[in-house]
Amino acid sequence: MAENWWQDCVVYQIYPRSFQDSNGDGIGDIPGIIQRLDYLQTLLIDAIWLSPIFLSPMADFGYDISDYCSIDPVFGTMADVERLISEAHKRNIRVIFDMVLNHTSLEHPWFAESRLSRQSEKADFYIWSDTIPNNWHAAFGGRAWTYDSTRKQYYLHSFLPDQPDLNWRSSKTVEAIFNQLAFWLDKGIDGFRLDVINCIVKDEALRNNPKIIGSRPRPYDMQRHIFDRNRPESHQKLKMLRKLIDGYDQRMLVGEIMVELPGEPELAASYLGRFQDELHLCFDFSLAYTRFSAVKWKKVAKRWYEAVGKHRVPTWVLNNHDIPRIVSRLHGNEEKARLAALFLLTQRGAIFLYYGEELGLPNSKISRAAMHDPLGKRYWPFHPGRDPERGPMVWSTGEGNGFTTGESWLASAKAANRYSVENQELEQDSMLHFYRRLLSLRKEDEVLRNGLCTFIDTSCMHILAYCREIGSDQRLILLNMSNKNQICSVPLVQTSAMQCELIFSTEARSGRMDDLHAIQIGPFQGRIYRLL
Ligand code: TEU
Ligand code: CA
Repeated sequence: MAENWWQDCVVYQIYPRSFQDSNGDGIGDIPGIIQRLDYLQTLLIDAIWLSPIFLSPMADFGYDISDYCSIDPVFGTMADVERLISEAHKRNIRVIFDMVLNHTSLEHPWFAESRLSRQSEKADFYIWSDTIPNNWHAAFGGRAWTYDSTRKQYYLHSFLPDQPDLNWRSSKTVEAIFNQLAFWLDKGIDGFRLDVINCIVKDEALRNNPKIIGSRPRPYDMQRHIFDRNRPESHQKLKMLRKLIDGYDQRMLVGEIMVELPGEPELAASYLGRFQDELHLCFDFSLAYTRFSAVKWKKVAKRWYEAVGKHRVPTWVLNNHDIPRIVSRLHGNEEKARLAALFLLTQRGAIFLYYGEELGLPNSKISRAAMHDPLGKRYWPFHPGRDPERGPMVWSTGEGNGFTTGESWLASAKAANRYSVENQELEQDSMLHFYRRLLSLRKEDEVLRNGLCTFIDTSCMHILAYCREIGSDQRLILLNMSNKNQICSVPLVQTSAMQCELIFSTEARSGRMDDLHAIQIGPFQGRIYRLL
């Protein structure tokens, strides 16, 4: 068994608005999640991560918090959350909350007080300036500075004007933030997903960011974020935060590091700290932005493993509430999606799944007129918004798909019935059972969870091949990421084994023995072998 639960965990992300509605208002809620804990248990996951459920005016659907210590009534009550934690724990499922600490909502009482006057108790809880001090852009468009007519100054917001950035340079602010976290730690929460945690401290002199030159700039983000992100002081604050967490038993921090595309895994990994003294885990989204190809995925995975190193824990994720669903990125090709899942669940470290991924659920189609996401509203069609990847979970067939008895706040995926849990339970070879088989194999197999990963150059460039091992106990994974039959020979320098036993396959052919000199694999098929 692993020393710390997060080192080889599977975390299932829930977007609470879209998971299960319990009262017919068309919006998912906490009692709904409780109703589905038995289902979650059948997936053998170790934890659930809930996107924000705190009090919020929902300008950014909960990523604008107006009270960290109360629950938004649309999601339920504090009693519901306490019941969720205890019911989940009964089933050995840990609960992770999403904490947005870079900014609050405009409606947070801290901001109300801060904007009142320059002398107020919370005057420096946010970042204020008499004039617009620099060229910084907000990630969701426009300038990062907005005038406040009460205080007669500009305040900084890295996202919407509704999301003023907290001033982490003030020790009083940091103390207030830490108190919010302690509230939840005392309630028994198992960890936090920390939103854009590399953005918390800004350049003290508020220097200008350089413009993006050369490659075609994205209209909603046209500069290199040198001075409003990744300041050395953010690491210092994370070290303080880690000390707070370490005062409790087995609590985990996973950070979202906002990087410039296409990904900077080394930068993300730097937030893990060198001495287990910052985040326990952090995301690298490179895979989500890499074309489906054996050569490319191998390169990306190798780089991430190297950035993290053997003594820290890599995370693996295909999609989330900000990134189009994996099946949609693969243009609906379910075979490719299975291969992607096989890749994901045979990596070392912590795996993050996104609700509906286990069903092969694609994005919803959302028109400009139906769009809720502020990013999509502003930048459609250049940015299609994030509503499409936030569609309702499909539990059963028929009206509302078991998600709601009312009218869903957001449209379901096209032909949603065919993805329903209800149908997939009955189909032997469904995506759901495929995920379950993989998840259960991973749960049973220490080598798949914790074994070191070494990529292998086979005779075929279309086959992604790697070996996982703990001592002499080895697994060989072969993924044919092309649409053609491929034959390869696998040179295994580390082992004398030339025979292997098939323990998992996307094809129906387990239990076979194969000769490593000439393995034949069909288009988009993948296998796991035990080396003998
Ligand atoms: O996301 C950071 C973020 O802004 C990007 O992931 C963004 O969504 C992407 O670049 C758009 O293409 C976090 C949250 O995950 C996101 O939902 C919030 O909106 C955002 O922070 C602000 O809190
Ligand atoms: Ca509801």
